[in-house]
Amino acid sequence: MTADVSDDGQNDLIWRKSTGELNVWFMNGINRTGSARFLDGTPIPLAWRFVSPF
Ligand SMILES: [Ca+2]
Repeated sequence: MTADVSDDGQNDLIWRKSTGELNVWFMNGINRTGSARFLDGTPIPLAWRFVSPF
């Protein structure tokens, strides 16, 4: 999924592993400018769903 996590007007890519861990790639167009893990890589229960974009 995509969302503008960094609020810079460019959509970022959010990855979720089957374990529930989330990572985000900060994107500038098609270029990855950085990455980060949510909650230091702590798995989020798979039952969780985004209910609104950032
Ligand atoms: Ca962004």
